[in-house]
Amino acid sequence: MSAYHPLTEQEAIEIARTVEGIFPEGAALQSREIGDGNLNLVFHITDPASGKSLIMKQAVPYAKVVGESWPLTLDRARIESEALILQNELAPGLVPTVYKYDADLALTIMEDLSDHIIMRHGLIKGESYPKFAEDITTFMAKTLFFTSDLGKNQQDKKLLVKNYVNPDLCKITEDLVFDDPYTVTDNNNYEAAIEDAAAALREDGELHLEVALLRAKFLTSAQALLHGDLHTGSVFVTKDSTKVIDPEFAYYGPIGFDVGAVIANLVLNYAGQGHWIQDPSELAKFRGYLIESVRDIWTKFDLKFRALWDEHGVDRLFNSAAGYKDLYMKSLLQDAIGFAGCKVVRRIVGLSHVADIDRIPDAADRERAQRLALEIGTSLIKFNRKADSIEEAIDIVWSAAAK
Ligand code: SR1
Ligand code: MG
Repeated sequence: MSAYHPLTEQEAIEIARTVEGIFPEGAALQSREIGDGNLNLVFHITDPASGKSLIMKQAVPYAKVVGESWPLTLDRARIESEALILQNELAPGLVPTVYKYDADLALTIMEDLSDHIIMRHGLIKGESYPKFAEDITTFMAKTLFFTSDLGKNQQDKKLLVKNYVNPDLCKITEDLVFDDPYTVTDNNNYEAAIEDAAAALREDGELHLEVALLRAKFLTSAQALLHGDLHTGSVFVTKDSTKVIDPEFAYYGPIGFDVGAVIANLVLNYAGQGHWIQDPSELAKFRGYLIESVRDIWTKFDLKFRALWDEHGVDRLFNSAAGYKDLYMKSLLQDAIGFAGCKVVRRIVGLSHVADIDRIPDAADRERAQRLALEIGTSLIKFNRKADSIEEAIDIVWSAAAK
């Protein structure tokens, strides 16, 4: 047992040797800290001779992106490792295998996915992922259904709710997604060129009402165990494989928050593509693919979630009350649209942005992408409670882009 301290690359090697069944005895291991996310250290341990490798993710007791002035619980490492293990049981093969968890060091040792690429990076290059919609909807339908009151023994569910109470990480989302963009705060981070659009967010009463309603759902609606941060930087892909990583924001929350996160990040890429793909017909083709993915994500999720409910529903009244399922699914769609809008807006004016837009080198192109994202995001938020179908959300994206 070791006392908590951030590991050095050499210490990471020594710990990696203790994981059974990965490296040959006496292997000349190499270690590199590769963490480029907001919160954690990530060590990539390799044995060039055997080609074997693993990943060690260590939480630090503060938000790395801000510094020690923003303390953050190490318990997020427990939440992440337990969530990965549970998700692997519910949706096998769609998350990395956890080899070991060390509570003292807040350290999760897991499968290396270096043969995959972070989906956000692939999308920026204009790569499409034919299996993604199928896989991510299987992941969401299974993990969300089987942890909800629809698909899990309701007393056991309450124990899971307790296990995944995650106040520090939820507070990040409550502030960064559901508050900061609509007020003046040092947390916000946007370019002077869009000051007028940022000011408009602060003055829009209709928008504030919808964000308040969505914030209330995030705070109080313990529908299912969410991934909690399901953006395209939390997904590793190849053309035929999808692996969801990083569930340190997992907690019991509203199902639409995960579905909305996936949709939001496709929309953010859509807004940025006006720069990344310059040829008009290629741009139209790739944007068409992104829109088709948004459509597939809702329709496949809806189909799979309903099928799981039909086969495995545990609640007599929820299963039998005529019309309940349709109302439930409609409210998930509306939530997903509203949360998607909130997640688009926060990535333009809030603390933490996305490369799809921030890395556009040309200032005018970047501003165009930011304004388009804000137009789509705010429209989705305002529309959410009126939605009957995903097509209406898609129309919002098309018509904002056509302006
Ligand atoms: C301070 S953490 C900023 C963001 O990084 C994570 O990926 C979450 O999206 C969080 O909001
Ligand atoms: Mg993350």
